[in-house]
This record gives sequence, C-alpha cells and structure tokens, in this order.
Amino acid sequence: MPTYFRRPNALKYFKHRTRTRTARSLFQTLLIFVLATAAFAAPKKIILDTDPGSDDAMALMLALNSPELDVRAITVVPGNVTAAQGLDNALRLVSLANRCHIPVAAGAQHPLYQKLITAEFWHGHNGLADIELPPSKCKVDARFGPDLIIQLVHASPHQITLVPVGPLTNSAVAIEKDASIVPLVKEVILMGGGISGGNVNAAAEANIYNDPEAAQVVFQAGWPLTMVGLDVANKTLLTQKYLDQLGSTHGQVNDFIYGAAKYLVSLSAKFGSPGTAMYDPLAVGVAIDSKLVEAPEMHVDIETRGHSLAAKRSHIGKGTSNKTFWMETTT
Ligand SMILES: [Ca+2]
Repeated sequence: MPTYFRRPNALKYFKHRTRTRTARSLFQTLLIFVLATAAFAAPKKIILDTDPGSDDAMALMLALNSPELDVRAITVVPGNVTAAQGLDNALRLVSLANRCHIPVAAGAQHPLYQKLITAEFWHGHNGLADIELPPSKCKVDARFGPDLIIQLVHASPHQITLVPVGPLTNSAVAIEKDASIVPLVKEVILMGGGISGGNVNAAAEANIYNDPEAAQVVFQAGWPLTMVGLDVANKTLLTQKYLDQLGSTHGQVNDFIYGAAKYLVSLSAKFGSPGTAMYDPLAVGVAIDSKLVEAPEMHVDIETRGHSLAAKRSHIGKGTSNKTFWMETTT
C-alpha cells in the first residue's frame, strides 16, 4: 500500500481542514479519544458510483486505501467519459490496486433525458489523464449497477453510505426501481452542484448538468444527503507542493496518481489556478471524516438544466422529508 493513501498522509492534501481552537491539552485528550475510537470502529461500508475520470481515479484509490472505508462495490455511470470507457477505466484502476474481489458493475448508459456531454478536455482522451494503464485482470460484475446498489442496501440495511461522484443517473434509477432503499441507506455523500456558481456555465456544475432530472430525484428522495459542491471543492487544491511530495515516493498506484495529478496541475495552471481542485477525493474524504467540513442544513432544488438553488430555510413547501446539506470549510 503506498503511503500516500494511508489516511493521515492522504487527508493532509485537503487544504482546508477543520482547525481546533481548543487548548493543547484538551486537543491531545480528544486526539487520543478519536484515535482510540477509530481503532475499534468498523470501516464504513460505501458504494462508490463513479465516472472515471482523473479525479475519480484519485477518489477511488483514496477509498480503496483508507482503512476507515469498506468499498462494497463500484458502479460506473457515464459523465466525464462514456459508459464503456468509464467501465474499462474502473476495471483497470481496481486491477492496479489489486482489489479484483470488489464488484465493478456497469450502470446506466446515458443520462435519463439529456444528451451526454463528456469532458475529455479536462480528463484526457481516455479519461485518465492520457495515462495508459495495463489491461485489467479484474472481470466486470454481471449485475446492472442500480440493481447492485439495491441488492447491497437491502443486504446491509442502514449501513451503506452511497458516494456518487459522477452524474446521479445510477442513484436515480435505483430509487425509481426500488424506492424502499431510501430509508435503508445510511447516508449519501455526493460530489456535485454549486451554491454560488457552476463550472459548465455560470450556474451549473458538470455532474448535475449532465443529468439534472436524476439529480432532482436524488436530492428530493428524503435521505440524509451531504452535497460536496464546487463551493468547497474549489478551495481544496492539490498544488505543486503536494505534487512534489507525491513524486518523492514510488509504487504502481503512487506513480499513476502522480501522473494524473501532474496532468491536472498543469492544466489548471493554464487557467491561472495554483492547483487542481480535489472534487471527487473530497467527497471520499468527507466519507472518511465528516469533520473535514462544516455542513449547514439547507434545502436544495435542481433546476432541470442543472442550476443548483439553495435557501437557508431547512424546509420549503411540502418537501419536509428533504434533509439536504451543503458545505463550507472552516478556516
Ligand atoms: Ca467524477
């Protein structure tokens, strides 16, 4: 296991961490308590729903190499790349990590109603920063992604955290096929949306823009949902400093992540950014440690061309079951 992805090292890449202002002695006491608790806590069961995707690849490797998480399945959704390319990428990534026992399933082949808009400009021709990984030793799981989500939720009621880091098509299809999973899912932590702007256009973030109808289904489902949006992800930059740290150690996964990060840092620099935003890894980071961010309760609706709307009232109209959060890091 590359040391980069062990939790203490991995989390330090998230720039805006919660800072304590308590006295040192109290901090030390709490630290001992937290570490002791973590040592005995069972890993959190997650399903990663992904459209890999270079930052998806980072998120996936972070999840696979974090002892706090138990990745029960990886489901693939079209977004950054086509469904077929994303599935091939997911299989190569899981193979690179030597985790072929984790089911990798294909899901929806296109958004519910919209035309898929892929993002090879940002992720490279193959979605993995133009890095050619070895062919996968892992085999695809025959189950349909949304069916696999349904099956695993019923098998572990109130234990599964769903972590969608792509368009929300698979999650919405799972709800549409079996709404009884909603109260059985422990929580949803998703990367998507933006309270104060978008990255596809002035209003819409890519994951929501690609399938806004699916997003509205997921946001209105009534399950506990944490939205890791652009507002917080854009503050979470992997800069040259962290890239240099990554480059100082080596291993199969380490070297791949270094290459992908270098690609993204270089691309970001062309647009004047000092680093590349850790969109999807931050969602996984929040699954590992919710204290990385603050999540005030808000009501979020999705305008069906992808604009996230939010108001600081927790309940609007009849949507009393909607318990939706957005987040801002503490400084
Ligand atoms: Ca993604």
